Amino acid sequence: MYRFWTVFFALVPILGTALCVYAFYNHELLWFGESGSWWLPEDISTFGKDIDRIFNFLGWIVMITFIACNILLCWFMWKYADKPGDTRKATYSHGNHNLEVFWTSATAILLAVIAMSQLGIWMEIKFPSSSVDVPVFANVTARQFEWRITYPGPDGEFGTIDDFESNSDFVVPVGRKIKMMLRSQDVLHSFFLPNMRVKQDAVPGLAIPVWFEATKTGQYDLVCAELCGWGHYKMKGRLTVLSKEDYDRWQKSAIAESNRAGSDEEDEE
Ligand SMILES: [Cu+2]
Repeated sequence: MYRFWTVFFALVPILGTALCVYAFYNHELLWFGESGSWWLPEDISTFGKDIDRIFNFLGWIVMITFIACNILLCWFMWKYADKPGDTRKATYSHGNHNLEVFWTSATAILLAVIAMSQLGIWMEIKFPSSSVDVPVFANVTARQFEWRITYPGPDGEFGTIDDFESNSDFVVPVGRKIKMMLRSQDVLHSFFLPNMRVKQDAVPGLAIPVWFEATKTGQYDLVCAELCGWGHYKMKGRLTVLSKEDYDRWQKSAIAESNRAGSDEEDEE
């Protein structure tokens, strides 16, 4: 009976480990980043696989560490349980120098490996110097609590008469490298396209280049991933990925629409 509490408290790490293994095994994370993962939304980005590979790699490290800690925990609970008739006294220790050295350097090495393994893809996606060499497709400006998206229009230049805007609905063509400049008008926001594996802070005073390429048409989420004020929850926009033909059609109608809105305003004045 004296093992009762050992077994009782060991249930927590045992169940935790079982759940962890189930989550990994059952959702194909064992296969390093094929689609069908339970944890991640559908990947429609050209660099999505690389991002997911890092995510899964980190998941593996966490899982192995978690399980190892739980096994140790259970073992200690078993080994040091109070036995009937046991007269041993508790002893106090200041730790073990060798062990300290071991797990400090093991963690350091692990962190270095993680840092190195993501350098390549980080450089490809985030470095302004390696940003894609295409004209800016749109200016995206965050503000409390919406996304203002300005397109340069057919002439490809901003600040001209054919510019047009859309509000919280970012429309892009599929299969084309999209480069945008991200700004904020007021506070910190975070531009987040989960399906595109893109997340970038919008910082007041900075224009930050962001690029991505969609591999599939459809409608996806555009959300703000930075608590930016009371209305943060409604800063939910949309990413609409269209085929090339549909995009051209949409662009024509959006320009016509904004011309109409413009002339209405003039009429009112
Ligand atoms: Cu926001």
